[in-house]
Parts: sequence; structure tokens; C-alpha cells
Amino acid sequence: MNLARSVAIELAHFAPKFQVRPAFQFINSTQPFVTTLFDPIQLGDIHCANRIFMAPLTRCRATPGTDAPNALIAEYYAQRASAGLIVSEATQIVPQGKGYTGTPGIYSVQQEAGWKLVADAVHAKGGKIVAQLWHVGAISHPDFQPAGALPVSSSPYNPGGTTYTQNGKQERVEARPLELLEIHHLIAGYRHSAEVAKRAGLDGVEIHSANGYLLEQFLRDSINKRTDEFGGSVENRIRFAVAAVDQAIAVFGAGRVGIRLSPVSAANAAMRDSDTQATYGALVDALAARKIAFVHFIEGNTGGARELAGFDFAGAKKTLTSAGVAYVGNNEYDRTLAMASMKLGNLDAVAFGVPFISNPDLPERLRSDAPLNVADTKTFYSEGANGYTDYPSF
Ligand code: 8OZ
Repeated sequence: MNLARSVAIELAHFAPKFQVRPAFQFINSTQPFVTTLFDPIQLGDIHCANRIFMAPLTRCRATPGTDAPNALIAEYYAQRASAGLIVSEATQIVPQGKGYTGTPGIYSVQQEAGWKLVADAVHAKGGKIVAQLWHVGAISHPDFQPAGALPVSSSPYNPGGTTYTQNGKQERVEARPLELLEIHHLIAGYRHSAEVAKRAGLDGVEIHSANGYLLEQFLRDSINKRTDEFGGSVENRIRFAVAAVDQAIAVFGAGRVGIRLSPVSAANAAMRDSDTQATYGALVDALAARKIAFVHFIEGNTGGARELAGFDFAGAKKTLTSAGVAYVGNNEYDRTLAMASMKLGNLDAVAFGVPFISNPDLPERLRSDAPLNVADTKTFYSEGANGYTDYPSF
């Protein structure tokens, strides 16, 4: 696993109709009111106390054997409940969707009970949490697959690189293309996982369609060479991601569904689409038409440079805002950039990743401009409470 990967920061903004007038401002004031990170936001049907969101962060602490969340994981999320919204670590919708040791699933009864522990613990602290629904596609290894099968993708695809399995460091292999019927089974899998999330009492779901995993392996023509209705045209390549979103909407309603996209990222060595703007622009249009709660963008290279060339993020913000869909920004934000971006109206909320690992009380620290604890990268994907639930609040 890539220890250097540290993921996200984000900030959310939203449609003017939801803006909250600061207390100091009077009706006749000529001063324009400015939304800040610390103002609440109505994210579809989810009310968030502030716009400092916790980005999804893989931490690999699920219970071995069942891949279920447990009491330690519930404690970790409850410690971070002052986030406006927590997006859970990526959680596989089916056993085949797993690509790392210790990541939780969201399909079995044990996992449902585990997510209920998490939802109840976060809600008891007044927080909100959605589950990030995930399938890694080719970013797996036969060691993680039922019966040691090959990983799957849109097309024959070897993402390269190595991964740590129960058998040590392993080279990735070439994934096999999914049969058409299997794609339909996986679409049903997204629905099943959304149902598990709902029964567990989570506030909604975010579809993981970023970072070179399965849905992005369908979006990008650099990987997707299919000739059926899931390949070829832009319309066909966005079909799987949109179908996953539609299943989540069928379960939760559009107001509790979000999606995460990384249009220009090279995460997991995914080659860029030949026309990033056309592909991701069409996807954004389809999401705006569905009036989902939010679209969560990794701006630039995941956990790296905020080099935005190739996709018009500001244009996406405009499209989403006119549809009442919140734009959540993420990637390498700090307090200064987050506050400035909010002020400029570039986004509706910001998702912070690594800062939330080491600062359970991040919103209060940002509000008071308190110093931040530094995260220990060595414990990002390790076991137990060390580097997980033992970071102090200010
Ligand atoms: C870091 C390590 C393993 C997985 C992603 C779900 O990049 C991940 C991930 C991040 O979206």
C-alpha cells in the first residue's frame, strides 16, 4: 500500500438560497454577507453544522475475517463528529471490490452491525456521516479475491505496481473484463450496499468514482476499450457511474447521495482520458440533472499537486450551483486556502483528509487558528489505536 498517499482536504459551499446571514449583520447592512467555513450548509437533505468536511481516509482497521467496522472504528469517527460531514473510508460493496488488507465492507450482516455502531456513535456526538461505496476493480490482487480469482475491470487492464497481501508484497496482475451480466449484478450491488447503509442508520452515501478504481476504469477511454453499451461513447462510459448513483438515489433519495470524482488525477497510475473535459463534463451534467446532494472533487493530483489543467472545475461549480448541488473541494487545502476559496465562492465546503487524521477537533482548531498536530504517516494503515484514536484535542 502506498504509505505516501495521504489524501484529502475539502471544503464545501452551496447554493445562495441556503446561505446563513452572520449574526452581526443587519437586514439593511450594505456589507455583502460572506459565507465562511464555519457556517452551516444544507447538503440536500443532510444538515451540516459547518463546511469543514472529513474526507474519506483508508485506515485498514476493520475486523479481520468479517471486514466489519468495530468499536475502535466507531470511537475514531465519534472523535471527529464535529466535522460538518464525515465521508467514511472507502468501503467495498462486494468481496470482489476489495484491494487492501483491513478495509471494511458494506454488504454483510456483520458489516451492517458494525456500521450501525459507527452511525450511532457519530450521531450521539451530533455529527453526520455518509458511507463511501467502493469497488477497486483492477486495483486488487487474486490474494484478495474469492477463490483467488482474477480482479475485474472494464477491459483487460494491468494497473502495474505492487500491493501487500497476506502473502507479502505482490505484483499486480492483468484484470479480466467484466461480462455484461456481471456489470448489472454490480449495479445491484451498489443498491444492496446503499440499503445496508440505510439500515445501519448512516446519513447517506458517496459513490467512489475516483482515483483509478472500478468506476473510473469505465469512465476513462485510456482504460475502457469495451464495445458494448458500457464502452465507446462518453454516454456509454459514464453509464456505470450514473447507474450506481441512480441505485443510491432509489434507496436514499437524491438529497442523501454524493459522488467523488478526480478528473485530472493520475492516482493508481490511471492514464488520463483522451478528452477529460468532455467525459467528466457529461458526467457532471448527468449528476446536476439528478439534483444529488453534492459532488466531491479531488482538485489536481490526489494527495499531490493542485494542477487543475484539463478540466474546468469552476465551470462544474457553476453547473452544479444552478442545479442546487453542492460543490465540495478537496486536495491539499490548508486553512488559508480553504478560507480564501470559500470567500471567492469557488466551493461550498472543503474536505480535509490528513489534517483530520491527527486533529480530531479540526473545525475548532481552524476556527481559533490553533496549531495542528502533525500526522504520523507510519500509522496511517497500521493496526490498533496507536496513531488512530490517540491524537489529542487542543
Ligand atoms: C489510500 C490507500 C488505499 C486506498 C483512494 C480508497 O485513493 C483510496 C485509498 C487511499 O481513494
